[in-house]
Amino acid sequence: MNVSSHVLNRVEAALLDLDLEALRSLVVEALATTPKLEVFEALVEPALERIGRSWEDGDLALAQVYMASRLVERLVEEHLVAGLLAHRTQPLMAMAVLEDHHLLGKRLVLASLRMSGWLVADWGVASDPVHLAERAHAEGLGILLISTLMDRSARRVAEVVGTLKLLGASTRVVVGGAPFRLNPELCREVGADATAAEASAVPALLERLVGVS
Ligand code: B12
Repeated sequence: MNVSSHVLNRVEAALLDLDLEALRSLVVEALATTPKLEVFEALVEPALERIGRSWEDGDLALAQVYMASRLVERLVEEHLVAGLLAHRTQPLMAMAVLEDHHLLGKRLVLASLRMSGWLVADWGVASDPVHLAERAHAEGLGILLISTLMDRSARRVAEVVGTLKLLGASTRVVVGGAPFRLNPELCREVGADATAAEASAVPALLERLVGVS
């Protein structure tokens, strides 16, 4: 999707003005020519990240980032909460955010997977990496997806992987979120099996991982 800076500016302004109607019409306009997930990845996410950068630069308050992200959540609910498709045989899967409360990435990844027919349980926020691993083992998960946005939480994935090993679990761990996007080595460093930079890339990644053609 080719996004002009003019459109991006309008999305950013709508987010900052908390103008849900303006935001809705910009998204609906983009949806006329572009697939849903792409509209979120190429238009809404970059606008939110720009707002995040203004906060980092001290030009906006955290409350503004928070309110803008609430609006994005509304849009995700309106457009990306798709019905489940029947899928072929697949391992048991669940997804959680580890420790932090940046939930948008998880929502987008779950929406992308559901749209491609994967059944993935939503385990919300897991505050303890050891408990998360124990639950994954107890429930016989084949794949555990973990989203983290803070460096500290990303590093704690190593505790999930370590505990799974101690338990002798065969659960594979797929990780994602900004720390993994920014540092391509981090996935290997924490002992995870795979990562992807965008929600739209996750279905293909899972297909490779479970050998579905
Ligand atoms: C929005 C936002 C918030 C919102 C979150 C609202 C919500 N409901 O999610 C609010 C305002 C609450 C917030 C709070 C805080 N935030 Co904040 N936040 C952001 C911001 C601006 C954007 C994040 C976002 O939602 N992006 C859009 C989503 C869709 O992108 P994404 O999560 O990366 O997901 C995509 C991919 O990564 C991938 N993906 C994601 N998960 C997964 C998982 C798997 C398995 C796979 C394969 C792929 C995948 O797919 C997604 C879609 O393509 C970032 C800046 C940034 N550039 O990331 C800072 C940022 C993440 N926040 C930061 C900080 C510090 C905080 C606070 C500590 C601030 C404070 N002083 O209180 C708190 C912490 C709250 C907590 N305990 O978690 C820092 C983290 C720094 C660090 N290095 O650890 C950042 C990087 C800003 C910065 N540079 O300082 N934040």
